[in-house]
Amino acid sequence: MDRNLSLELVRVTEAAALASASYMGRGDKEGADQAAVDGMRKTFSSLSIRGTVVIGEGELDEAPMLYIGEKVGCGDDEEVEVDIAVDPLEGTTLIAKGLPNAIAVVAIAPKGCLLHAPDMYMKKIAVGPKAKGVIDINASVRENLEAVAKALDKSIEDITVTIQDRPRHEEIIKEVREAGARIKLFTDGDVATAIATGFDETGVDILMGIGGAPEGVIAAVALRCLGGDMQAMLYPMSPEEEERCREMNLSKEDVNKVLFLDDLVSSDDCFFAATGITQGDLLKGVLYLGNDRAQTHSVVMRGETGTIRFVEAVHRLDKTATLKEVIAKHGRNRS
Ligand code: VTB
Repeated sequence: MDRNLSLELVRVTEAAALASASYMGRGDKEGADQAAVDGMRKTFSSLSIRGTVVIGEGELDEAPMLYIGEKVGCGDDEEVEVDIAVDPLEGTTLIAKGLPNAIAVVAIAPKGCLLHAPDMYMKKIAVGPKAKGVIDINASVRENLEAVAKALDKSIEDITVTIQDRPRHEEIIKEVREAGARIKLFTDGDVATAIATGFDETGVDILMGIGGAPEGVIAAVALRCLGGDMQAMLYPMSPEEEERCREMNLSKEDVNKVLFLDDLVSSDDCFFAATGITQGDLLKGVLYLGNDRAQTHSVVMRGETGTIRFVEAVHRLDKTATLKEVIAKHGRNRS
């Protein structure tokens, strides 16, 4: 893509974050998600791209907006066609409870370059740039920790593994403990934690475990931009999910094979943007400054150049034309 879309893309995640942030702590996951979707969709419509949502809010019959297959953007025939993966509110439980690390995320790649991941689980292992090329999803936990420790020039005891706090991860947690590494459990949101492995200041070196497959593809775009690494395997849990894979033209071999970063996102010509909604390890949450102003904190990345930008913005909620309507619908004064 000739154009650097990242700075345009960040407006999309900012809008989702601003629209949904007032739901923090309200215990209303659906309302918050709808607000994020409304904000994102509204801003997409002013973006000059020819996009198709390949990872979105669900199939057409389950999602009226940002559904898989929906065309977004106002680009004309001259624009290149792009595939879009969205998660307007990654971590609905986090925002509902006011917990850290809820983010709005978007990833873009040329048409055909993002894995069309079915909505099921995926086994994942992700690391930042220094440990690129040393992970192996089929190796043992200890072997991976030894390899990552060596690549980072640390001892295993100094490695921190981030794992979603779920019973399905009991075995991994046990193995990490036996190997002697540190663990940071998180309740939800493995896109944010996968990205965190790419930034030293977050204090996490490796993500391991089973989370959502769509989230895996989105995280892969960020890791590709960051120069990090990821391996994954689809993890169907029922005959229905296996059938779903077949419907999506994923053969039994595809389901059992290791998906490398290149299988998840097959082009360097990709973009990623995320905006913090609740305060997080990498991104600050939306801050209300009073006087109809709110501040957002985002990260935007471009695969081709590897540039990573942090964008802090102050928004005039009374003036932001595209958002005014959405904020009024979902705003703090709604009755
Ligand atoms: C995963 C993870 C997400 O929800 O999909 C998780 O990828 C669902 O896991 O980031 P459970 O079924 O165990 O709740 C998130 O954490 C948030 O959407």
